[in-house]
Amino acid sequence: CKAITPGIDYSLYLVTGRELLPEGITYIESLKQAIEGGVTVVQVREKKADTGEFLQIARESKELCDQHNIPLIVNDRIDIALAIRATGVHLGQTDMPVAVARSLLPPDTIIGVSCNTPEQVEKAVQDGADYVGLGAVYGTQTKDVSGKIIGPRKVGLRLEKLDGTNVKSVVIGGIKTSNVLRTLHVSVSTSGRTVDGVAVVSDIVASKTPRESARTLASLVKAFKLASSAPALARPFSRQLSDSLLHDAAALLDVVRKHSPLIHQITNTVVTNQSANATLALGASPIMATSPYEMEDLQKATGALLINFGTITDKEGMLQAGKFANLNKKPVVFDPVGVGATAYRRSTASELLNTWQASIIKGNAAEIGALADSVEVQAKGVDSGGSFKDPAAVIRQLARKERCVVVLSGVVDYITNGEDVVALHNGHPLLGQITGSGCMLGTAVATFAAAERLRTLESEGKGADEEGKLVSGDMLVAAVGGVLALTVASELAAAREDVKGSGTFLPALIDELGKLTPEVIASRAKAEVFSP
Ligand code: 3NM
Ligand code: MG
Repeated sequence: CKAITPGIDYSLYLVTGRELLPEGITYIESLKQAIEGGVTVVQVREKKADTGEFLQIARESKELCDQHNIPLIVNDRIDIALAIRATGVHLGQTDMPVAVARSLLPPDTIIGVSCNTPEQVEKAVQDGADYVGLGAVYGTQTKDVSGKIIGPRKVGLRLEKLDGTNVKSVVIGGIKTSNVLRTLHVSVSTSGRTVDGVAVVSDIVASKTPRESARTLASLVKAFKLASSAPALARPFSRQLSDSLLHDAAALLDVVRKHSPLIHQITNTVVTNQSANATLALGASPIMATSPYEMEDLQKATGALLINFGTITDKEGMLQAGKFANLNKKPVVFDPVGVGATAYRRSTASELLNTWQASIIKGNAAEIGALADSVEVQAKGVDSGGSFKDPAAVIRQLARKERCVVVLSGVVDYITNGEDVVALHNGHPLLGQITGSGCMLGTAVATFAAAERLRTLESEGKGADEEGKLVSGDMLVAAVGGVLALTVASELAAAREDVKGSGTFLPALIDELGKLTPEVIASRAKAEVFSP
């Protein structure tokens, strides 16, 4: 019979690594600073030390942790855990089995298990583990994790195995202040279960200022937990939908014109000029930079980022841009042009989505089908075409999988946050007869996403950006606004007497984007809302 274990706060789980310490700081000094910075649990991990040395280090660590009331966990070694009366042990897949460890240790000892696959999580639960370490989420220099990198988007599949249990979880492997919020955001099971904390070695231990590193990490984890436990997020994706949705979405056009946000677009060579002109017509400022070396600076100044990988010539720029957009809490719109068409496009989309978090993914049926792994729609080059029997179900599933808003463009455009689905019936067949109308749709959505973030900061104060969310604002509203702007403008352009075909339609469309008002958008919008 297992005693009730004292509750451990797994928020910031430090795993030690003496070999990573920078010059001029001792192991104990670094550990002390880390604890002062906000580490909530410590694991002593010694892969090279002899028993005597390990025992000595563990003892000193235990003394320090006791002074600060921080639980101490020993990696691998049951004997050392017993000797120092550690709070717990952490076991790898090739270490002592959980049942044997349990039989040797005092009844209230915490046992954690490193798990790489969903099956290993399942087994750890059956064996009676108290918590699991899920990794490696990213590549890391700290441990050989070759062939074992999960990627942040697959953590949720492991968390599912904890449903219905009280087993806790931490993610590990390459987690740093720069990716922790994104990692937490995406690490969620279909039932909405998130991780209990992050485990970190090098970001704290290799730091010359471990106190500050721990403080930053701890505050990000805390902010995330606060934001995701807020009542509005009880159903993580849901928004009360009402008539005000269309009004709110259309009203963003005024915000665009008031602030003229910089819309950074890495897009394909076919449409660069046209997308830039559409951005200007809406009232925002386009910047079409592609060099990876300026992304850090650029993402501080932008309103939103659009990544359209139509010609995938700037992959490094796309990777860097998205990473820094996440870091600066700017919306990221991803337009995976023709993603199903080639293996290279599929693997690149996966690499991009593993590196940064998209706020909105926009694609046609073939593209969305490919990302959703749907067999229903086979990609046929980059042209749109094909349709789903149940589009709402496909995009809902993709939105939950990728933890973002999904826009499915077509004769009817469908938009979802993973719960509610909005179907928009605006648009004109001429949109299908010019090149780059889908790309302009992405541009419009990115422009409205920038406006939605600015609107939120205006109404809630700049502090909204400090919260544990990746992006301030409701990206569902932004996507609805962007789609309506382009499709309503297309109707107005097509109705003009001077428009005789696709050649005259394109400049007319740019003109109509420029003349658009929120009132016109709201009055012409033909929308349906399906809530589950
Ligand atoms: N375990 P850093 S990855 C100790 O995948 C450890 O189980 C891993 O170090 C696993 O925070 C890892 O420096 C190293 O990347 C994590
Ligand atoms: Mg081990």
